[in-house]
Amino acid sequence: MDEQTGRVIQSTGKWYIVNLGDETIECRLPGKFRLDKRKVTNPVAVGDRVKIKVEEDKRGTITEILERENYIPRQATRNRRGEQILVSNIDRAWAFQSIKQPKLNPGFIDRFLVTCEAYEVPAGVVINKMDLANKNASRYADEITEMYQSIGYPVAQTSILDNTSIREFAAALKDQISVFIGPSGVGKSSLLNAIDPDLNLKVGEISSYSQKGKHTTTFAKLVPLKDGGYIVDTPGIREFGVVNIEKSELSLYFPEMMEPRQNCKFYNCTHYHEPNCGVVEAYKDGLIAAERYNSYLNILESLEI
Ligand SMILES: Nc1nc2c(ncn2[C@@H]2O[C@H](COP(=O)(O)OP(=O)(O)O)[C@@H](O)[C@H]2O)c(=O)[nH]1
Ligand SMILES: [Mg+2]
Ligand SMILES: [Zn+2]
Repeated sequence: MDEQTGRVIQSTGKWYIVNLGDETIECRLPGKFRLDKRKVTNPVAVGDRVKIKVEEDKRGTITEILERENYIPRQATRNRRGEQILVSNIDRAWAFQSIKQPKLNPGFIDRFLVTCEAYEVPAGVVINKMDLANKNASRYADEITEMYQSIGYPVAQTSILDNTSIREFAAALKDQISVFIGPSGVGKSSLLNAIDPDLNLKVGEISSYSQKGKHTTTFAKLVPLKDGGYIVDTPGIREFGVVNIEKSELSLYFPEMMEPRQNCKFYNCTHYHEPNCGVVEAYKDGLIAAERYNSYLNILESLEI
């Protein structure tokens, strides 16, 4: 009995590539898993921790799928039954922005953070191209940094050009499964190359990371980093920015509203027009940042029910 535990880093449809630490092995999935009445439509996802049995042909058979910490759905829908898993067991998803070229978009960050909270994926924020920031932009970046840090999100201000905080950021990725989500041109590929030159990613190109509106059947992949850990590479990842939840649920995904909402008069308060609202009070008292409360209202308005 040669049973081992590893992580699925890629799926070809037929085979699952499992990393066992010092080697990778092609594994098959017995039919019983496919028949399993699981909520999700793909029984094994990239990112899953699995037990495998090594066979005589040096390939493996998956015998058990360990419980998932979290996952990113292929599409964030209200109907969570039958949801497909894009990738599981994410240690941190980073909202990737640049201070300029393209301009920083706080609305994107807040939407992204809400989706991460809804799916229990730890999140963080990267502000790249800090070398382009003048005094005002630099102060603005500091304010944003302070604001997100104060509600529990790590923030990195980076520059590939003058090497700002690259080492520190690399340390944050070490031994973690990380996802970068952000628009094209903010420097995602450049930063990854700075951390691990062997990745040799193309810069200034629309990559599989950020291809808009194009549905491909390519499977998700975990790309190993030289100092340990993985970066998730998948075309479908952009859709993670789409959040589809109920209005009365939204404030659950703003960590700074957690406590104040306990003081609301109505249990289904949307913290907008209702009297005796703990969240509005906290906002008026300066305990919730105006930018965040504005984002809350914008997202609230965009939700259907
Ligand atoms: N000034 C400046 N330019 C950067 C920085 N990082 C990336 N770039 C440039 O931004 C452009 C887009 O970079 P890329 O890594 O392809 O962005 P991606 O689309 O997010 O992967 C390229 O021309 C890079 O040289 C940075 O820190 N500072
Ligand atoms: Mg790129
Ligand atoms: Zn309220």
